[in-house]
Amino acid sequence: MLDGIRDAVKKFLTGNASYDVAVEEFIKELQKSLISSDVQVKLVLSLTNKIKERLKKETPPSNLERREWFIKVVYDELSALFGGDKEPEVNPKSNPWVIMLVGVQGTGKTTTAGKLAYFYKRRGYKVALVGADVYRPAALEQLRQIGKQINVPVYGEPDSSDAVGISERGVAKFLSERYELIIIDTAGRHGYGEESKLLDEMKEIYEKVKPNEVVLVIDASLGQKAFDLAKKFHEASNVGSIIITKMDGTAKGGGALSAVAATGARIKFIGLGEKIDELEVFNPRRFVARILGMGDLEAIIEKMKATEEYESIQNKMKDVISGKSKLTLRDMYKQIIAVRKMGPLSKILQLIPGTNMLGDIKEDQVKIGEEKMKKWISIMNSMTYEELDNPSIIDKQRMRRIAFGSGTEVEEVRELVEHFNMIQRTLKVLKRRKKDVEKLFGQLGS
Ligand SMILES: Nc1nc2c(ncn2[C@@H]2O[C@H](COP(=O)(O)OP(=O)(O)OP(=O)(O)O)[C@@H](O)[C@H]2O)c(=O)[nH]1
Ligand SMILES: [Mg+2]
Repeated sequence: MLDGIRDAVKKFLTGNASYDVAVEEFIKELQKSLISSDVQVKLVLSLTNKIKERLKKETPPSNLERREWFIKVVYDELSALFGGDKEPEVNPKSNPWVIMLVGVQGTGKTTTAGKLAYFYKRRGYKVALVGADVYRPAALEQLRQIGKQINVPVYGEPDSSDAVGISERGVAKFLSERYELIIIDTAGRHGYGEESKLLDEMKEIYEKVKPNEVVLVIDASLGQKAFDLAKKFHEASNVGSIIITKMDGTAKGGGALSAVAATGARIKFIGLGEKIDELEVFNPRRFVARILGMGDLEAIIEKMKATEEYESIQNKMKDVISGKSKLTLRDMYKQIIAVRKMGPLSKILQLIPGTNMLGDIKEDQVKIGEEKMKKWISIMNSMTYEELDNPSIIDKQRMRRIAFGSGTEVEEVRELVEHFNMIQRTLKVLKRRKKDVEKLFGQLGS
C-alpha cells in the first residue's frame, strides 16, 4: 500500500512524462495509496487539494528543480498530517501519571514498557511497572528481568489470573508509595484465544483503574489491519497515543497512518530495536521521509534545509540593512554552517544582499577557505551566547579563553572577530546606500 507512494516518488522524479501530467499521475497514486490504507477519503482529498493549491500559488526556490520542489510540498503536507514540525509532548501532564499499554500479541508491549520506564526514569521521574499479562507464560518474569536491569520496581501476582485486580492493586500500591509514573503492561492474547475477551478485559481494566493515558503499541509491519485493530482498542479503552515498534526492520510503518486515522491519537514514540534505550520520540518529518523513500528524499531535504537556512539568513540580512536588527556573531555562525552545506561560495555570495552590488568589496575578502571555516566553527563553539550576541565584549582575556577552549591560537580568534567587524563596516556602507538597497529588494521580489 504505502510502498506505492515510494514507487510513485521514484517514477515522478525520473519519469519522462511532462511535469503537469506527472503531477496529475502522482496525485492520483497518492490518493489511491492513502485510501487503500484506510485513511478517510475526506482527509485524503483535503490533503491533495492543499498540495495542488500550493503548486498554483508558490514558486520553487532557486536551487531546487521543479520536480524536487513538488516532492518537498508533498513531504510538507504529509508531515502535517502526523503533526508537522512539532514533536509530540511526552512529559506527563500531571503527577502522578498512569499509563496503560495495549496492543496485540508480540507487538512489543512488554519491551516498550521497559523502554518507557527507562526513558522517564532518566528524565527524573520515579517510575514503577505493573505486570497485568496473566496469559503469556513467563510474562511477569520477562517484565521483572527488565525492571531489574533498570532498577525499577515491578508489581505482579505470579499465581493470580485476575488481570483487573492485579492492575488495581499494583497501581494503588505504587500510588501510595508516591510513584510518579506507573506503567501497566497488559496481555496481547487471551487464554481462550478470543479477541473479544481480550478487548473486554482491556475495557474493564480501563474502567476500574482509570489510567491517565492509554497507549496503543503497534508493529511497523502492520499494514491495513492497523485501522480495524486500532479502532477496536480505541472503542474498548480510548487510546490517547500510539507507539510504533520495530521501525528498525524493513517495514515502513505505513499502518501508522491508519491507526492515527482510526483513533485521532498522536504517535509519541517509535521503537528502533530490542534494547532498552532503542526508543525515540516520534518525529513526523523523519517518519514521512521514510514512507516516501529516504534515498530519494535525502538529497532534496538537504537542499531544502540549506534553502530554508538561506532564506532566514537573507531575511536577517535585509533586517540588518534596513536597521531593524543588529548583526551578531551568532548570525555569522549560522551563515558559515549554511555555506558549508550549500557548496560553491560564489553562489552564496550572490544571495547575500550587498555582496553582489558592492563594487568595492572583492570576493577574496569575503572568501573563507574550508579549513578556516572548520576552525571558525570550533572557535564559535567555544564562545558564550553573550559573546556571540555581542562580540564587542570579546577582549584579550576572553580571546585567550576562547582560543584555549577551541584549541586554536589567539591570533585566529582575533582574525574571526576582525572579519566580523569588517562585515559590519560593509553593512554600514550599505545602509548609507539606501537607494541601491531598495533597488536590490525590488530584484529580490520583496
Ligand atoms: N527489532 C525490534 N524488536 C522489537 C522491538 N520491540 C520489541 N521487539 C521484539 O519483539 C518481540 C516481542 O516483544 P514483547 O515486548 O514481548 O511483545 P509483547 O507485545 O509484550 O508480546 P505479548 O506479551 O506476547 O503480547 C521480542 O522479541 C522483542 O525483543 C523493536 O522496536 N525492534
Ligand atoms: Mg508482553
